Amino acid sequence: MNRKDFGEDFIWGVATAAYQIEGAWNEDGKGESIWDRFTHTKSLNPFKQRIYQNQNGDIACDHYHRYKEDLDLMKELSIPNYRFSLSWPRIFPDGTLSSKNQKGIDFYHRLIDACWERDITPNVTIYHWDLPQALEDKGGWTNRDTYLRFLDYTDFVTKEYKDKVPRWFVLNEPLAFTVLGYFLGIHAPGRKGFANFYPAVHHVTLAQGEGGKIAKRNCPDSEIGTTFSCSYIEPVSQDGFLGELHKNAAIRFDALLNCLYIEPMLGMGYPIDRLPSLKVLEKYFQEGDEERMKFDADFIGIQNYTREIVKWSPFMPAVWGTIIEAKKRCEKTTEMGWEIYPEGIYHLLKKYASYSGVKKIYVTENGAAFSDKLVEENGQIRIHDVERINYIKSYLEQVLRAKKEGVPVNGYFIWTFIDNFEWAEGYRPRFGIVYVDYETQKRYIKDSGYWYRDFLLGKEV
Ligand code: GCO
Repeated sequence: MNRKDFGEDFIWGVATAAYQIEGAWNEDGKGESIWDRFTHTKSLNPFKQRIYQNQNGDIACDHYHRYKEDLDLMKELSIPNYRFSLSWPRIFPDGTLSSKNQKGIDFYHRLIDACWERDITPNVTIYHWDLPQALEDKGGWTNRDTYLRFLDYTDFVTKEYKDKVPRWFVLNEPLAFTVLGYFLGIHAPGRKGFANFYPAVHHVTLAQGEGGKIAKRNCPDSEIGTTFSCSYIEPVSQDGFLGELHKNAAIRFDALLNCLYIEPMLGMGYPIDRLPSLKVLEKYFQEGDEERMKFDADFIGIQNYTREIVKWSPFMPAVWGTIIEAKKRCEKTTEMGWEIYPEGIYHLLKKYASYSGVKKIYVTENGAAFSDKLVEENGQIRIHDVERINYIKSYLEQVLRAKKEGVPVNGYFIWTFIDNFEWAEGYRPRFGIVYVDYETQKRYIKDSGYWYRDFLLGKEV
């Protein structure tokens, strides 16, 4: 495989998120985010911690102080694009315009400028899950007002950094943060149940549509899009009477996991035809919301890691099905317990390209966590992460396959640059192409980092 196969204008990069790497959780006037609160609050269940080993992002990779060193490493690896997110409470500590924090605003100016100084293009995500806690105290995404505060914030940042950012991503994986944070309660803010989930979905959908329009109005020369998590879904079997039930359960899961947020953006409304329980969402509609949900994005970002196998179940309301854990059906999984299924990204690219209204697709996240072993060779620390290289390579081959078949896929970002705080899983899973020793904050380039560099420099890999 060769970089040239993907074409000259294909963009290559790495991705991170503010809470997962920055640290400096209360420095220079930053406000508290829902992730600060969630990680600082002990679980009521003594047998189940909220976060692996009660870890938190207080220090994380200390990127807030070490961003120059990190960008130097990125440059050393010839990575041309850096996708990172802005921390809303760093800029507006209580989430509203009146709380404006100049030091937070200046930090992102420095970060963006430092990218350009190294010929690295900044790609900015406006919201990667760290809602200001002050807004959560008023209901968070279940409160319609939060989406209006999000628009104020979006309007501000897209004006403030306008000329310096050629590519904006409105939201990161709305499905993930609404399901995990507002339905299952395993991510911040830890809310549970349908009564939280449905209003959150609708308000996030409004934020996505209106936020995208504001960003485009403020930055007409930048590309504006947003990202979606997606998993290729298949039924456990299609045979016999149960086969039909499994198949329908897979259709409902696909609607939920892969279609819920993109279809209203494209003007198709929520996928109620495939997942009838979503009809409840109409309860939260106000006059004009259909229009508000729409956004003519310049591109969509898809973020894919795995495939899910679904079976019918009478015990899980709304979707009437469950996911069969990969660990129970696969000999080998990643450290996250996810199946390695490269063909999945091919099918998903085909699926998203078939929506009329999708003009361009970037793979804005793909990568894998494996246990990394440090070895000393000739006085140097090396990490021979062959599994990660194989994973990335096999997924890239499928991206290329889709591209050759006419899918307008034009970019790829590895999740992630440096090992970091993996939400509820803490620091245990390591997704980086650069290893972080959290005791010393030393970084060590893994073999996958060198592999990516060689590929980016045009070597056959
Ligand atoms: C996500 C995030 C990342 C995760 C990654 C691995 O969307 O879930 O963008 O923050 O760390 O996906 O789980």
